[in-house]
Amino acid sequence: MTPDRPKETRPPKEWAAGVPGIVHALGPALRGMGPARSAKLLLSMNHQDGFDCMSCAWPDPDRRKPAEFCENGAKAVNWEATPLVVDASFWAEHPVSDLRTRSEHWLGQQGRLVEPVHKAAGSDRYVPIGWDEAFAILGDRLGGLEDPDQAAFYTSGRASNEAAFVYQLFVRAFGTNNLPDCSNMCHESTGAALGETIGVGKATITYKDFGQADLVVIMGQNPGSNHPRMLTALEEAKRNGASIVAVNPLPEAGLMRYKNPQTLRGLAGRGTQLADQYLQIRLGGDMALLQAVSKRVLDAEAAAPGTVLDHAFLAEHTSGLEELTAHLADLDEEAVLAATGLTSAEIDELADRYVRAQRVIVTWAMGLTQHTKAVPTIKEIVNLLLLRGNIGRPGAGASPIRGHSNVQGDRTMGIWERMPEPFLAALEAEFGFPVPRAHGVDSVGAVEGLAAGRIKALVALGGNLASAISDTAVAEDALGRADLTVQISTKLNRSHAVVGREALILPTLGRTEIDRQASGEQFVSVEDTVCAVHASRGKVEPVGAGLLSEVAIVTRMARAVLGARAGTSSDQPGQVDWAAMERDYDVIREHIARVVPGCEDYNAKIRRESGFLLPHGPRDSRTFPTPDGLAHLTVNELAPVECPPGRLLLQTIRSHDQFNTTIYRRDDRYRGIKGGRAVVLVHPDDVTELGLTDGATVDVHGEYHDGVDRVLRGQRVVAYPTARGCAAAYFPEANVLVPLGATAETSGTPVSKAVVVRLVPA
Ligand SMILES: Nc1nc2c(c(=O)[nH]1)N[C@H]1C(S)=C(S)[C@@H](COP(=O)(O)OP(=O)(O)OC[C@H]3O[C@@H](n4cnc5c(=O)[nH]c(N)nc54)[C@H](O)[C@@H]3O)O[C@H]1N2
Ligand SMILES: Nc1nc2c(c(=O)[nH]1)N[C@H]1C(S)=C(S)[C@@H](COP(=O)(O)OP(=O)(O)OC[C@H]3O[C@@H](n4cnc5c(=O)[nH]c(N)nc54)[C@H](O)[C@@H]3O)O[C@H]1N2
Ligand code: SF4
Ligand SMILES: [Mo]
Repeated sequence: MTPDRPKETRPPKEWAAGVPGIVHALGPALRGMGPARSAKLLLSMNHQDGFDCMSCAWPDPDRRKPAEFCENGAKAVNWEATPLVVDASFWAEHPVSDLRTRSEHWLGQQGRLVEPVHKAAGSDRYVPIGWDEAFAILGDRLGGLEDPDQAAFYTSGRASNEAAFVYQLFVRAFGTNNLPDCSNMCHESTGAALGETIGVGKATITYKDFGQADLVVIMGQNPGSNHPRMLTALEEAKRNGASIVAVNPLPEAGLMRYKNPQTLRGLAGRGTQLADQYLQIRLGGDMALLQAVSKRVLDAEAAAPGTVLDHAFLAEHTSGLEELTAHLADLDEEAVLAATGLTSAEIDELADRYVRAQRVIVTWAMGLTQHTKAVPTIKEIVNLLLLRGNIGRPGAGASPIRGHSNVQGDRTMGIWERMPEPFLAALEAEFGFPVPRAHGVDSVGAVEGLAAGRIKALVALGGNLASAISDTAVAEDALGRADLTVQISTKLNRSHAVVGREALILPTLGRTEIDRQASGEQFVSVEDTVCAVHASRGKVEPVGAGLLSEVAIVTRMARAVLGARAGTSSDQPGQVDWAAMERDYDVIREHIARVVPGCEDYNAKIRRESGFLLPHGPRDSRTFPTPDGLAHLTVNELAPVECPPGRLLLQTIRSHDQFNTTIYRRDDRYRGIKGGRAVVLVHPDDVTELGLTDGATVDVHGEYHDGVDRVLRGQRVVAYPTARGCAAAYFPEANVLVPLGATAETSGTPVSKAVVVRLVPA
C-alpha cells in the first residue's frame, strides 16, 4: 500500500472540544444516518433507557444531561448505524486478494455486513451462505480438531456482558482457556500491577471522586481524543478547587485547555485552562519520575517526622514501607533527570503539590501500559498513593482509564486466558461440566501458536487482531497459516482480508440496534472503567433482516460445535441450555448471578435506574484481597530505555479521527494533520540535528538488532512540540515496527510506546 502522506500540516491546537467539537459531532451523524435516525440515537445515548456508547469506557455521571455524548461517541454511532450495507455483489467484485490491497479506511467505509459469507480452502472469494450452513461448517471444523487447544477464541472489548459470558462458557465447554483478548494489548499491565499490589485490577474510584479531589495527575493518556467526556469531569474538579497535572511527551490539546460544548461558557468563552502543571516527560520516563516524587515525599517526612505520611493507614493496611524507603534513599537523581528529561525543580513542584493535597487521583492509559517496564511503573503509582493513604477514601485513588466500552466487563465475565480458580470452580459447579484449568494463550501467544502450527483455528468475537497486534508481517503470515479463521463482525477490516485457508464472516447486530428474540426485545449490560454496570438497549431497526445478535451467534455456534454435549434442558447435569439463553437473556443473567462475584441478583440490580456498582474491597472498605490482606509497597529496579545517539524513541498513538484500527477520517484535527496518516512527529531541534527538514519524506527503521529490518516507509516528517529525543507515528500502521516478542514484563503487552528508530531520508 502506498504511504498516505498528508499534503499539509498545521500547528497543533491548544484546546479541545468546544463549538467545533459539537459541530464535528453532529455533522457526520446527520449526513450519514439522516436526521430522524441520528436524533433518536444521539439523544438516547448513555441514557437509562438508551444504549451505552460503544466507543470508550468512560463512565456516565449519576445526573445526566439531555445530550450525554461527545464528538467521538457520535462518530462511533455514525460509523455503526450507517444504513449503507455490503451487498451480495460486493463479494464477487472483491476477491480476498483485492481486499488485502485496501486500507482500513476504505474497508470500514464499505458499510455494514449483513449476511454470512464463506471462503472455501483454495478459493480467493467469499460467497454468501445461509446461517445453517455457516454453523454446520463451524460444527464440522471446530468439532473435528484433535485437541481443543488447537483453537483460540479472541474477543474485542465491545462485546456485552451477556455475549462475553456465553462465549467464555462455550469456549470452556469446548475444552480450552485459549481466550486471548484486546486487553492483552491494552490494560493488561494495569491488571497485573494492581492485582499484585492491592488485590483488585480495577480503578479504586467512582465518577464522583473526580469532583472531590484536590489533585488529579493524568499520566500517559490523551483524554481530549480518547475519553472526551473526561474533560467535563476534570473541569468540574477544577471548579471545586482541584489542581491538575499532565505528564505526557505530547502537549495534547485536551490536557491544556477545554471548552465544554454543553455550557454557555464553553460555547462562548476561552474555556477552562486544565493543566496547572505540564511535565513534558521523555517516553518511558514515568517510573523514574514516580520514584523521584516518592523519594521527595519520604525526605519530607524524614525532615518533619509524623507530618507527611499517613502512618495510621500504612501501619494497619500495608507492608513494605521500610524496604521502599531504603531503596529510594539511593535513588540517583542524575539517572532520573536523564530518564525523564525533566528538571529537579519540575519534580519538586509535583512532589510539593502531592504533599499539599489531601485527596489525590492518578489516572493513566496506554502511555504507561505499553512499555517493557509498564508493570513496575504502575506499581510505583500505587507506592506513591499508599504513602499518604490515597486509596479507599473520597476524592482519592488509582484510576486506570480503560479503552473499549466493555473491555472491563468482558474480563469480569470470564474473558481471560488465566481466570482465577474460584471463577472456574463456580462455573463448573453451575454447569456441571469439567472446566479446563491450564492457562490458555494471550494475544501474542495466539499469533505465536498460529505461526508454529500449534493453533489451527481462530475465532474472533469482534476486533481486528491482524491489525491491532504487533509485528504486522509476522502476524499476517501466522494468520494465513490457520486452517480456519472466523470473524464475528459489524464491518469489514484487515482481519477479513488476512485469513486462514478457509474463512467465515458472521455479521452481527450493533449496540444501536433493537435485539429481538423469541421472548421479546432484549437488552444487554456493560461495565465501565469505574466498575459501574448498567443496561444498554438498542433503539433503531437492524440494518439487515438476517442479522443475528452476538448472543445468538455464540449460542448457536455452541450447539453446532458441542453437538451431543449441548442438551436442551438445564436440569441435566453437564448440559447447558443454550437455546434458553438465546431466547431470553435473563436466563444468561441468572447464571451470571450465580457465577460472577458481585453479580448476585443481577436481573434485579441491572433494572435499577442507574444500574449498580460492583463491589471493590480497597475502594469500599480498605480491604485488600491479597494473600496477606495488605496492600503492598514494592521495590522496583529502575531500568530506563536506552536510546543511542542519532536515534529517536518512537511511540504509536491514536489520531483524533480513528477508533483503534477503525479510521473515520484521514485527519488528526487537534494535532493539525489533515488528509493523510503517514507522518512521524519529531521535535523541531531533533529534525535539525538529524539533518532533516519539516515536510521531508523518511523511512522509519525499528532497531532491535535481531537481524530483521522492520521499516515503516514514506512518512512525512512533521516538526512537532513533542519531548526531545521522542517521536510519534500512528497505530495501527506503525505496528510493522514492533517485534512480536517485544512485550512488557509479566503482562505480555506489546511494547508499542518506546521503539528505538532511525529516520532515513527516502
Ligand atoms: N476516539 C477514540 N477513543 C478511544 C480509542 C480510539 O482509538 N479513538 N481507543 C480506545 C482504547 S481501546 C484505548 S486503550 C484508549 C487509549 O487511550 P490513550 O491511552 O489516551 O491512547 P493513545 O493514543 O495510545 O495515547 C497515549 C497517550 O500517552 C502518551 N504517552 C505515550 N508514551 C508515554 C510515556 O512513556 N509516558 C507518558 N507519561 N505518556 C506517554 C501519548 O503522548 C498519548 O497522549 O482510548 C479508547 N478510546
Ligand atoms: N502499535 C499499537 N498497537 C496497538 C495499540 C497501540 O496503542 N499501538 N493499542 C492496542 C489496544 S489498547 C487495543 S484495545 C487493541 C484493539 O484491538 P481490537 O479490539 O482487536 O481492534 P478494534 O480496531 O477496536 O476492532 C474494530 C473492529 O471490531 C468490529 N466491531 C465493531 N463493533 C462491533 C460489535 O458491536 N460487535 C462485533 N462483533 N464486532 C464489532 C468491527 O469489525 C471493527 O472493524 O489494539 C492494540 N494495538
Ligand atoms: S466519552 Fe467515551 S463513552 Fe462517553 S460519549 Fe464520548 S466516546 Fe462515548
Ligand atoms: Mo485498548
